[in-house]
Amino acid sequence: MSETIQTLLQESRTFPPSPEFIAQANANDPKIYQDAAADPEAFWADWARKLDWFEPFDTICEYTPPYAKWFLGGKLNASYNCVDRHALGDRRNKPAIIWEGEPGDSRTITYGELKDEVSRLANALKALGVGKGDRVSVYMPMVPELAMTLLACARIGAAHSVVFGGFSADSLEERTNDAQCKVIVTADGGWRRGGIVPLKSIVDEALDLGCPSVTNVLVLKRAGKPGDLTNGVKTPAYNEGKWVEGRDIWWHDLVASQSTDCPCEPMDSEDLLFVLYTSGSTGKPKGITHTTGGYLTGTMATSKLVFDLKEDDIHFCTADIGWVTGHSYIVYGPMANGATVLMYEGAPDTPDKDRFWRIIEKHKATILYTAPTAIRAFMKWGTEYPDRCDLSSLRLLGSVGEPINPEAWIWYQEVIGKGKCPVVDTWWQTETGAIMVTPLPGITATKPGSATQPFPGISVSVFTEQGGKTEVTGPDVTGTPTGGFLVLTKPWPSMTRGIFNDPTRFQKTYWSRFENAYFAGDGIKLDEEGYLWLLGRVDDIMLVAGHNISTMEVESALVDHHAVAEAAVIGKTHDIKGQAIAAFVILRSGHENHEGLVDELKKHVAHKIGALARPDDIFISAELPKTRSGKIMRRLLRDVAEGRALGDTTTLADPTVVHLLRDKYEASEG
Ligand code: 6R9
Repeated sequence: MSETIQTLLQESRTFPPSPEFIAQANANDPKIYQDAAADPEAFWADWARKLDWFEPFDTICEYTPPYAKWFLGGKLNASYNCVDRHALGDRRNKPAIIWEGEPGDSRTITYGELKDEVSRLANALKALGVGKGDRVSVYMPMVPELAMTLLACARIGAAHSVVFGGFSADSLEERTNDAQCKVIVTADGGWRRGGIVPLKSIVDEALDLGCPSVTNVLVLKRAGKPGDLTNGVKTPAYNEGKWVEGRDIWWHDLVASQSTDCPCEPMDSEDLLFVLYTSGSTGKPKGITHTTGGYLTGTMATSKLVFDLKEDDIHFCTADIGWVTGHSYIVYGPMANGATVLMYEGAPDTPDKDRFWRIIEKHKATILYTAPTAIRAFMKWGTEYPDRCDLSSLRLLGSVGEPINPEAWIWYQEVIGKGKCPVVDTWWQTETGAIMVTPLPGITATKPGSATQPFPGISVSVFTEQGGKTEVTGPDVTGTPTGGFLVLTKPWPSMTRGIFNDPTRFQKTYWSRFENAYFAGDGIKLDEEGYLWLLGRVDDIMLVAGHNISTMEVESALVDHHAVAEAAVIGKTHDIKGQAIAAFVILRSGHENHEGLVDELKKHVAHKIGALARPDDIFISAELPKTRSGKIMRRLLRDVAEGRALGDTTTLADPTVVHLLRDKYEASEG
């Protein structure tokens, strides 16, 4: 990558934490960075000791790249740490999960109740022959029983493999076979936009394709029969699937009668806790593995310090538990801290576009953790929706999943946070297990669009194409700004222990570009004040007339224009420049495409960044192709712009979007 990258988008606004926030923050002494950097192993061991161990560990870390082991010799159980230890004394009456279904039904489950429910379910799984070392496939809607299933597996030493409920039968079949799961836990269906996602019938289809390792399917009744009422809302007709006697078992038939006594299996710190498949843009999905002690330590520490979690907080993470964000920041991290989590089943625009704000108002959420793709949708819909709700309970806002454009950051901070909530932009991956680059809300002065600095105990390196290496361990970096590849050279507790059953692919995908170092696949720059800026996947970075330009920076410049809600930028083959910039733009509601708008947008980008970044083409679109977790798939937009056949579209949330987009694009060219 060339040196031009850091001369592009400039952002000078900074937001230091308020004195009131600092005074109450879990982390408010900048010395935490120096102490952790001086002895990262001691820092992490201190956090690990905040967990309850059945047997203490004797060795903190053993690292032989690409594998690290943490807290060796120690024995513990994740379910014990997330449930049992909070179900003692008065805390047993504290809400663990506050849940809202899409039809508006809601439930509160205390830590005491959670312990009983998880224990019953764990005994039920045992009755189905699941034991220590087995894998369980989980294909569920966002209901409390989903969180319980993870914790029940952990309780008996079985690893869960959660497959997001929006994935197809093929995806479920592929993942279930790869992990050789014994049982699938599912539901008849889950609510989404007023309809039912027919989960059980998709499981049937997956099993018809062939999953020989699966002996039983445990089915939660959530959707019920067509015509049933949930909070006055009628279940619409849906494919209920077929019932296979002997194989399929209703949850209420098996679980309710189980004993609430189920001791937690003592697990080795390095025993497998779960497998979670990440799709990757090509090839078969990778089963990312995480083990018990290190993963719990990383998610517990980051939850406590990044979200400033307190006893009375109500933590609302809007991710689905089918993604790593839900694993780490709905279930394991907050619950290892004994926090109250708020879970929502359905879509953000059902029954209306104010649904998240209504939920926050009703349940008095104090922390909101969501994704830039959602924030940009809220911006597009307009401020009337948040403005009609009482959001005064909120005290901290988080972002994850993609680079957040400065304008979206500011909107989030002003419209949702009313200028009083710190915003934490957190960079991490399924593979890293826990947050890696983030502000600490009581210490860091934030800059809109920057994820700021590595979490204490983490060191992040910027490697340049020319061989330059800059290591960043905290806020005190001085020296020249640089830009290049995000690389991790030191181990951390929650790092993945590899791809399930595929060590060769693990080595090749992450550890082959740089020797003995993990390459995350993302571009990153370091500014003159020691702030890190994530630039998106390096495969997306453009090379225009010899200059590397990040798609993210051009997108941010476009979103900075008052008419633009969302933008996706790609490099398109160009005879002279090598690549020319093409942009796909979605307008905010209330704005129409008019004569001159495209030129105005091109000028706006040239003004914000420089003539170099001026897009050659801008195409106004209604939607963008996104993965099921909301990340824009620029690869497919490149296919559209180049007039090529569309590549693999199976990871898209809605494959029709890109086909429609291509037709319109070709018509406009035509
Ligand atoms: C947690 C999660 C990981 C990829 C990652 C990067 C992108 C995530 C980001 C971010 C910029 C952030 N990403 N958070 N980019 N700023 N705050 O999303 O995991 O689904 O595995 O995706 O997401 O490109 O490499 P995962």
